[in-house]
Amino acid sequence: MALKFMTAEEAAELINNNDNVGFSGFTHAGCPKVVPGFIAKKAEAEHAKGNPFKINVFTGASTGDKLDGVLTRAKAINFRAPYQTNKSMREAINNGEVKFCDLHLSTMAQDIRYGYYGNIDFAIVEACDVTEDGEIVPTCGVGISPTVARLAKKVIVELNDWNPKEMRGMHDIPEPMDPPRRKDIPVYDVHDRVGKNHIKIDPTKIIVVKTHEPNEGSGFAPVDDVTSKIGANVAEFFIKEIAEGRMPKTFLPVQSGVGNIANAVLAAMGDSKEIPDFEVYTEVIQDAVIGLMESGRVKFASGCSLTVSNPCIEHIYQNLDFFKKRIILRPSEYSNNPEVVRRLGVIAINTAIEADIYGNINSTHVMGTKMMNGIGGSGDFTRSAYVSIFVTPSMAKDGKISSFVPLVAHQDHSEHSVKIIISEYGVADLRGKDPDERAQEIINKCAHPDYRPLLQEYIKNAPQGHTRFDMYNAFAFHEAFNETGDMRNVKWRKKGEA
Ligand code: 0RQ
Repeated sequence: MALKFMTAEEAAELINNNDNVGFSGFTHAGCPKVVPGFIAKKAEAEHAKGNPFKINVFTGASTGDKLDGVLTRAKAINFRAPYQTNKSMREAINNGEVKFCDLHLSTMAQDIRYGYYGNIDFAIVEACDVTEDGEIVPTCGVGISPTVARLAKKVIVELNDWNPKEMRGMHDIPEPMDPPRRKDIPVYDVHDRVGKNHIKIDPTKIIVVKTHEPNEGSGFAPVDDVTSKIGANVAEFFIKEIAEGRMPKTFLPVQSGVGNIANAVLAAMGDSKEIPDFEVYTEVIQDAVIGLMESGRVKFASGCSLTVSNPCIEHIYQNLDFFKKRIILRPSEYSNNPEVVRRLGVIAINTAIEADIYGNINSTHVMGTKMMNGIGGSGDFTRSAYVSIFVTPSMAKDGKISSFVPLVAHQDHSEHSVKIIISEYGVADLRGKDPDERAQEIINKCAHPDYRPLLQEYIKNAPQGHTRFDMYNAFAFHEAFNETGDMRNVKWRKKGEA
């Protein structure tokens, strides 16, 4: 059957106010880049006529500016899930313009299948190939594409020939059965394949829009003194774990989070000659993994996306034969699946915005209110990991903010799931420790020396219990920052004082 072709503008015209739209990709990688811009134009035209026009946007993770950015600035989004990293979107979420639902990324596709958000009207997916019998080959990010493409009434395929068709074979695309008859996910090894190399749907639903759009990969901040010390501390921790027999000598698959710090940690692990060559079972494969793959330090990587800079993706495309043997891209409910993470014994390394002295982690909300990005996949991995690690610089904003506080102002990961915290000062090992011991470990090993006496003062004044908790001062650091611009100006309040 011949496929139906349209221009991006014609395809965008099909989208209606209040539609549920599922998009491909995971981070900027693999997202549609042209049709969203025309949906934004349609929204602006409708708004100018006084008509309402907003859609509900479902994705695998964050997206590029050509999706979240343009749609937000056109005021074309009503609801957004499960993750974002876009400046305009962040502002719109924090000023209440966009309703944002922060979710564990592994649950997005199944929550859609379970019917939590209603029907999916359209899927808009980027592909490097599409066939007349309905095979869609994604580009460098998969996310929730298999689910939204299958469920949507219509599927707009952005056939983007900036990405080579020869990518076919890099993906592994299964979709699980749903409860109550769900079977195990037979990924017993990082490189096991359990699905097809494409998404297969009814071809009569497909509308193809041809494009030629480069990726939106901007690269990472260079490693600095603080991030390189964090990286070195992570590497030293692993060397000790192997030497003392708590980790197999062959090592374990690694997940590392998103952002500058995660990229620097991986680079440091690769540099350490005492850590064996390793495999990666993660969600975002960043630039550092690609370099380590070429030097032989990373043997194989399974992920949901190639979240790499443009020079890096171009390099991968020029050397596809090499990388196709070493990389699998899976849907997010497989790349981030807690069942698989626990089975493989994945080491989870994620970044915190702040941690409290008991090991609770805030990954998302600055000062407890402003959404930064979202929990992303950090919870999918942390809770089920062989060992869960959080890394953070000891301070933010030139020392005005301590990353270690009496109580996190928002909680994403509880003390029960967090085993190790690492800053540029050292490694806090929370395993087998009670709350008092954990507090001393975190303050003495990880907090910045400027803040250590203040944190000790908090503990001294907090009433004894299983966990010392002073409800009058638990947020005194945050209060000091909000009122004076520096947490070091903390003032302790006594019971009964305003
Ligand atoms: O602000 O950009 O204005 O300078 O937060 O911080 O230190 O550059 O670190 O880029 O690694 O991001 C937690 C946000 C860290 C990220 C977070 C400010 C700081 C800076 C960025 P500026 P850095 P990174 C896998 C797993 C949750 C999702 C996750 C994240 C900016 O790693 O979103 O783990 N994680 N996903 O100044 C105020 C504090 C602060 C602070 C840092 N305590 N208070 N601002 N900042 N600490 C990926 C996926 O799920 C796809």
